[in-house]
Amino acid sequence: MVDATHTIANIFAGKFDGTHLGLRGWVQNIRAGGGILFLQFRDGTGIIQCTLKKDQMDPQEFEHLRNIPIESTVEISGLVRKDPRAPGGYEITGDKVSVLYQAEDGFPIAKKYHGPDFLLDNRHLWIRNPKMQTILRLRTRLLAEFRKWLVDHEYLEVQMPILVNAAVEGGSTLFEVKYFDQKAYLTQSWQLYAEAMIFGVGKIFTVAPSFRAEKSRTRRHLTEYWHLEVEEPWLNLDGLMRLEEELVSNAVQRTRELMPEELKLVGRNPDELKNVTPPFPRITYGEAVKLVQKSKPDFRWGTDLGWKEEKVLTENFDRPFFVTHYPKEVKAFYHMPDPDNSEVTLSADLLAPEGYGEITGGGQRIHELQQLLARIKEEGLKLEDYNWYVDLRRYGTAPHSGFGMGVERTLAWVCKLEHIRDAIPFPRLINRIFP
Ligand code: NSS
Repeated sequence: MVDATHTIANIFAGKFDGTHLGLRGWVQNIRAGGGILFLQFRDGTGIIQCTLKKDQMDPQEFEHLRNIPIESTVEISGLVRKDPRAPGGYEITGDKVSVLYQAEDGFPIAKKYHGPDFLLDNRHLWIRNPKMQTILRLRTRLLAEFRKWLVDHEYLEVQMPILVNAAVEGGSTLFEVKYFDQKAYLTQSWQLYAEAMIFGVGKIFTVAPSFRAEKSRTRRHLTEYWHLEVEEPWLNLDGLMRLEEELVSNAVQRTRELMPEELKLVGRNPDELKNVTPPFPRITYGEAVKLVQKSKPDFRWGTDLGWKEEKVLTENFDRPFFVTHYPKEVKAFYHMPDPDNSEVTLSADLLAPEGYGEITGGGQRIHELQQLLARIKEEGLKLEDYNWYVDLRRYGTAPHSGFGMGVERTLAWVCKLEHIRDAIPFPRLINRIFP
């Protein structure tokens, strides 16, 4: 039986230098050179090279292995050796390989260029690719750091319903589902429920799936994405931005310090993340419009910033930055109008640099009954859908704010990915719900 502590990750951590051990896993690749086999071996914690010499093992076994299909399941045993030239700094000199489950020939993903559609069709196999595995490890780290920071700062983790009866972020991106003899929707955000919770338990967060029937086919839209959301009583817009910049910079710095090699492997130079530190610059929507107009003179005040406009804006900053005070027209009904200028709202989106754009959206909520009723009416929403939400302004209301962060968008920026689809194992896109 293989010892459970015998993993490639532990070998790379220096725990088994000079140890003879056994490992179970999969043949990532195999290459023969004279009397030597170079076996790229994967165990789920990493990939290591195992060299096998014909004259140091059963010659028949050696011949059999030479032709073993990749992705066969094997158990290897050998001696762990330090080798500074090897990725990870270690290699194994193998003396025995038992084939546990031989794979079929013709693994669909060959060592050649495959187009994105082919790789998406074969996603169930492509996720074994080293870059894909590393992105998932970085995703784990980022999420763990977000959670840790929030729990350490006494935020309660709370889950809210996914099946809901009304829109949070406007009707156009709702997915409708049949709920017995009623209509229901997949939620776009936990926000309305979160606002109900904070008057009972104080500040809270969640990490949950959100759904958007986005017609846009871009590098930053999924139809199902993971949403890290925070809601807090007694917090104003300024406090919200300070919370976001602390949370984001802490997670990015921890990831940079703990996983530099992984970042390099996925194509991100960790040094480029060094300046992700507070304070993040803040510009108003009005200032943003002026910056956009320098290259797009036709862009009009009152239009939402799309990815093209955000890309232009990101060229002015070397770290994430906030765009604040968006016009009422481009934000959902719950946003608090600015008391100094009721045309704009106390809202803030956080935009990542290098062309990535929006990674969070949020702001201060309307907490007064009459103001909320007026906005619901103005937006033409059905009051009966929001009665319970309006009740929160009748009983024990208080100023409060919150935001939502797209986990995949944030990860795509941190890992410098070309497309959001690689920030999640099985992406759901406008034209894809398989595999
Ligand atoms: O629509 S948001 O801007 N805001 C909300 O949903 C608020 N109700 C959140 C809150 O205050 N609790 O979405 C928040 C973030 C946005 O900044 C993106 O990073 C991400 O959610 N998002 C997406 N990620 C991937 N794909 C799609 N389609 C998507 N839509 C939003």
